[in-house]
Amino acid sequence: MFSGAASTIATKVDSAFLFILVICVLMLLLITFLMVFFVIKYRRDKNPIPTNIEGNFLLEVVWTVVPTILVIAMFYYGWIGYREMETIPEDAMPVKVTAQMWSWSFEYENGTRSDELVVPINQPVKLELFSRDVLHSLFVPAFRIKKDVVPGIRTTLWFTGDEEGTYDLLCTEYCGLRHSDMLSRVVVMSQDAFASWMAGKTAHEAAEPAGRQLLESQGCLGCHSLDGSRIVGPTLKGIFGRKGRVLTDGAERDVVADEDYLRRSIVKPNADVVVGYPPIMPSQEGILSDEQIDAIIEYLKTLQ
Ligand SMILES: [Cu+2]
Repeated sequence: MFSGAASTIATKVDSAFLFILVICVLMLLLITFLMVFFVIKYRRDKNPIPTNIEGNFLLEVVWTVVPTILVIAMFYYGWIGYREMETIPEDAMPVKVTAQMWSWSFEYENGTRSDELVVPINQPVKLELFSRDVLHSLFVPAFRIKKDVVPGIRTTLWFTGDEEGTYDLLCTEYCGLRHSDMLSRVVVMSQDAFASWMAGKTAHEAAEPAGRQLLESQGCLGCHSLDGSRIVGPTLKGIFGRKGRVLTDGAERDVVADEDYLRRSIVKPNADVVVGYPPIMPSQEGILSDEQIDAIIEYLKTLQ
């Protein structure tokens, strides 16, 4: 109905919205008209002595029954849409969504990961939402779907994309410094295109170094670039062996980023904070195993 609606639920959300909007506008016009009308009709020079008017059974019934019916109708339209949004179809394709400051990551049933949500057309998709850190909220305006991503709680959301295309996906809960960069995309493609995308992605992942995969899947690249540009944290380009100044227990000192330094910076990121950067990296202790940290350090050595 409105432009850009691209999911099966979108038209229902739009009609409920339009229905409520029309009622609100009509009420606004009616009430404003009556206010102005009574101000003129009962002005002082026509009614020098105010009179109390009471007792009109018909009027009282009308202004009780009509708004009750309108409110129930608004509830009804809201309820049928809400019920559908909360009832996940049995055949929905599950995708695990991990939100963290400040990136999204999508993991499919076969373990393949992506930083964009790619889905086949006309296929119900069930999103299982997890947060690594703070409160986020997933919003796809074109699909008219939105759900909070709450640390410690699993929330779910589902949709069926019914038009091929690329749609914005964003965080709509203010979650810190780079909240506004917490953007991704939903790509709705044909069943065949999706199958070949998935095959290509899986093969590509298998060929990538383990350390690189971890940097991507753990969301490290949301804050650390690989190309030398500054995002939130220092770039990882040329990190191994780099000399720099860090703040340790409130005192500045010079360090060389050797293996020990890199390991400590992953496990206890705030022990040595590079001067000029905020101390905001979450510790990866208990999240990454020793082998995974080794793999990351091996990969970092290649980024010269
Ligand atoms: Cu966020």
